[in-house]
Amino acid sequence: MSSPDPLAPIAARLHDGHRFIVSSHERPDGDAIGSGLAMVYALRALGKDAHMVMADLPAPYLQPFPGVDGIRIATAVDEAYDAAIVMECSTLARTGVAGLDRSPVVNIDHHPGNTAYGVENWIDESAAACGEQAFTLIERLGVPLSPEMATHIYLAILTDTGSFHFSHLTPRTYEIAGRAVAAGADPQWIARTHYDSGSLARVKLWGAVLAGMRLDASGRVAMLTITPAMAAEAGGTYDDTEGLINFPLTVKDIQAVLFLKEVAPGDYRISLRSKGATDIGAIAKAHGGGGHRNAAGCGASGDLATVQAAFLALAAEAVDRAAATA
Ligand SMILES: [Mn+2]
Repeated sequence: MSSPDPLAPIAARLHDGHRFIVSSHERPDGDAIGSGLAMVYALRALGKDAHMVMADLPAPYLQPFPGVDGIRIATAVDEAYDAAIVMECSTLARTGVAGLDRSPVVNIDHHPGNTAYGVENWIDESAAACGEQAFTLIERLGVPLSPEMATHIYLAILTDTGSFHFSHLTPRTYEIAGRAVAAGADPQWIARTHYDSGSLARVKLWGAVLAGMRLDASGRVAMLTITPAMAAEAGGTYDDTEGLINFPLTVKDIQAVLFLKEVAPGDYRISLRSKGATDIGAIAKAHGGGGHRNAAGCGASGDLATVQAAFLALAAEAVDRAAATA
């Protein structure tokens, strides 16, 4: 865990250094981009040389955000910097970028199970988004919030909370979002750009996957399945199903959702989501995967109908257990 005031040594290191590299996880989401680029803009405001490196090109709905076109896409860095600031990664390997550890690594994250791989580690599991931590650090550095920093912090909070929907929402979350708006973040532009810039293929694919949704006998567990043929038919890719798993949870009675993705014939990646006390994390862990109570993932292989039936039964048991202890 972190020292009593993990920000002091981090702020000192950032003030003292001159050249910085910032990174975050593969297949970046709004929090990865938002927390990372907020730090890049803050370091530049201090007169430092700073840029972001990521293993993957950000999705189209993230590309209009300020500074995204300046992100270096690479799976390795050769140089050493005064620090490598890694946002949002429970392990250094999550970056997908080799060589960050040529530099002293500053590890800033809000995920449980962070391995404290940095020379400085600031892990705050109470933060609704890593962007909250970026805000706190920027404040600590004495950097006034620019519209670019504010936009990225708001993006991070909006997306990591599922549009102010999930747990970990605290008065601090709203205070930071409010400060970001006051500093020039435009909530409507950010939401429209992130959520309403999708493709027609995405809508068609959601339709096809939802049309094949199955429920358990109690109607409290939903199962979605996607195959490469379905993606091809809709003209999309598996990336177009980002967020789809949460949609069945909008049904009042549905407590858990399983999403089976065929990654090779007879091989499946399974994502699991649940509401409240229903613990689907235990199912994933029992099958070699990981995650926590309400969000997890694992793999499975075999005949599709057999895998579907087995996981549907496991999720129904998890819902029963949660109902029994409620
Ligand atoms: Mn996050």
